[in-house]
Amino acid sequence: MSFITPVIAISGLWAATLASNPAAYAAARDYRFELVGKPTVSAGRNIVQVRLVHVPDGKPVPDAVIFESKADMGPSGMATMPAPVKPMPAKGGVYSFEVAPGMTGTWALHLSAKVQGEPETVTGTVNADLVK
Ligand SMILES: [Cu+2]
Repeated sequence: MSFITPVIAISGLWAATLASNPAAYAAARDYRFELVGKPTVSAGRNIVQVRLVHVPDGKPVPDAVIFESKADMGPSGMATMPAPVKPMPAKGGVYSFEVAPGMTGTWALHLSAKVQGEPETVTGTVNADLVK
């Protein structure tokens, strides 16, 4: 039986490391972008609202810096069709984007963000039904 002892010792050490230092396993995958309501449309401009949530406690993240936002029609089988995206001011943990789609249908909004205290870049995609 002694041959399994090293495995137990290593896994025990690993568990102790995680328990004593939560940051060791906090990661970009702890965050999720969620669509807020239905996009609003006015003169071909769609406003898409997105919330960034810290998944382990379900809390919104109000102070993220979203440094990249791109839209494509991947969910409708047209991944190479882009649309202009303009970030709008964030408010109360809700991040807004103005999208001008060339076609009505389901679009993907791809976001990259920096979150305070999180060294990894947080990325995510929300799908939204947009109207030309
Ligand atoms: Cu299209």
